[in-house]
Amino acid sequence: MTITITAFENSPDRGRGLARDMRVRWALEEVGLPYEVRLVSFKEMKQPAHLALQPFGQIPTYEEGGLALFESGAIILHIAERHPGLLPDDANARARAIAWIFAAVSTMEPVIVDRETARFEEGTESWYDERLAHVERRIRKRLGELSRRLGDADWLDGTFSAGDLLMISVLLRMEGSALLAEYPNLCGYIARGQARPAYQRAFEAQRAVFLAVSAGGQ
Ligand SMILES: N[C@@H](CCC(=O)N[C@@H](CS)C(=O)NCC(=O)O)C(=O)O
Repeated sequence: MTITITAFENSPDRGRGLARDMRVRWALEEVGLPYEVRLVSFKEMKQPAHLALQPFGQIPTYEEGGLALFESGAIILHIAERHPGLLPDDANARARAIAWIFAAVSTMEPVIVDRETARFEEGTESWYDERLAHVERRIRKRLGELSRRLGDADWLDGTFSAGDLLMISVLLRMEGSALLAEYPNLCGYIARGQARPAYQRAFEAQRAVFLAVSAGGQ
């Protein structure tokens, strides 16, 4: 059955792999599933056809036969539960890997995204620097906790799992920041994720969209 995901027609991250279709592409590459991509403009994302798939007018979405899904965490869990390679066989280890999926999207991602939201939406406000200090304090707390748990392990709980895929995808939003550089083991963790062939295939596929748009002069 054909899998179709949606992605930005013209991603604001300019092909850096930060849009959330990237994590879905990565999961599909890890389990070896072919997929098609439907590119959507910002305008199309807010129109009824797309809102029927994604009630908040966002990407990514996932369609497979009669199933339509939204929320990148739910999409990756769906893929991981149905195809070998992203969740351990042992029931307890599997449950723990799923806990890391939730930790990535519900504990780590909100504080990290808050920094981007502050910069884009409040960056010119007189109180921005003070707000940023609070945001970064909350991020540092979470990065510190994650860093302590990871320690010198390669992955969060034994072998690479969908939990690592989501966590690394979330941490990548801070790639190159001084804040992330305070945690060398997290930087190494991200680099291990990026070194995976499946990550690289996914990265190149989403970057090809940006390159095509650039070549078209848009
Ligand atoms: N929690 C959602 C977040 C989706 C999301 O924020 N998507 C962004 C792109 S990475 C988007 O579509 N932004 C445009 C908008 O919100 O209008 C998920 O993980 O799928």
